[in-house]
Amino acid sequence: RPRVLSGIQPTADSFHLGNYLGAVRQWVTLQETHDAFYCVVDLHAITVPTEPAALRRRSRVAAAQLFAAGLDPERSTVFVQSHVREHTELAWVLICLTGMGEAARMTQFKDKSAKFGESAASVGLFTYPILQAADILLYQANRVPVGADQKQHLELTRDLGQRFNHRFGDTFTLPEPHILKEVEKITDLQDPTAKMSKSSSSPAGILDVLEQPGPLRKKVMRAVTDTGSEVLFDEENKPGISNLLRILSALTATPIPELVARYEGQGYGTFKKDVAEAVEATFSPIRERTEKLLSDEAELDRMLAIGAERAAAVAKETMALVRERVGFLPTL
Ligand code: AQP
Repeated sequence: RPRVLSGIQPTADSFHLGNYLGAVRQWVTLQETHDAFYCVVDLHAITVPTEPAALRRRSRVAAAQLFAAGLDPERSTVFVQSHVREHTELAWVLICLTGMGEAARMTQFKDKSAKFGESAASVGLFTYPILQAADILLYQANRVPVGADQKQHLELTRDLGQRFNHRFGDTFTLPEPHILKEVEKITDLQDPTAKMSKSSSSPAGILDVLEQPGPLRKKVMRAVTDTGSEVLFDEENKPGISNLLRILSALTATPIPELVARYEGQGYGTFKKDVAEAVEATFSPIRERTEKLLSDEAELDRMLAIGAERAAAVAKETMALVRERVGFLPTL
């Protein structure tokens, strides 16, 4: 079976619709056909200032949400990144293979550091994509299901893997991104040209998986649209309506042209109500299962320990090869 790996940051108290449609839903599908590894990337989360109690809580919430969304611990290896020490070890080796200019081209660093001012941003935030390359290469992943914002990081991963292979001998599998065009960028409900984001969307622009039905409905009903009244897919002139069409299409498995025909002459109100219902219908069972999983922390931690053990077995094998290839002396 080909191998798949992906990760999600525990940087908020819930995932949002963009994370779900752009990434997590694919993870669930891919576990049927792939040897699947999915991690809660807490090492990535600390690249920006993070409060320890919040990190602990969010890491458990993230893991619970992944199981609640449909990841089966029998079929998928679900683990917490910091439990497998090889991630940081391989990251160091790859950092030493990365050019300063190459790292400086990463647009996510530019976007995220803009918030602090570039000189106040941590070196960790700068090297974030290299740690991500280590996450992927460590597992010899063939495919990486992500949203469009991760395309550039995936290219860097391939470049670094290739560079290592060229310099030290064939070691790493070069991964392909797995990006679904239809849901690669779910946008902010209040700013429909910007990506919906855990850290940069305002609460009104973001639909959290763990949110209660009432607030969810309100946010959809208040989503920014345009002065027209026709439900049409037109990214340029109707980015808000186009985003809602993409969401409804993905959640109900209905092609966009069919939705456009269905809402012809009906105005935005009915359409938005149906979007809100589809979101609620998807999120409610996930929210309920997440709450149940979180009510037994010991069991959740046990599930994550099993995941870490399975992940570490693969990671150790790759790292042994890397150490030998790089020229580190064996430990006796
Ligand atoms: N709006 C989005 N549309 C489609 N996919 C998205 N993803 C994120 N936002 C959207 C995908 O979700 C996965 C996990 O994301 P992450 O936790 O690594 O963080 P991110 O990409 O940086 O997303 P956020 O929400 O903006 O989080 P913060 O604010 O913590 O950085 C990834 O596969 C991503 O592509």
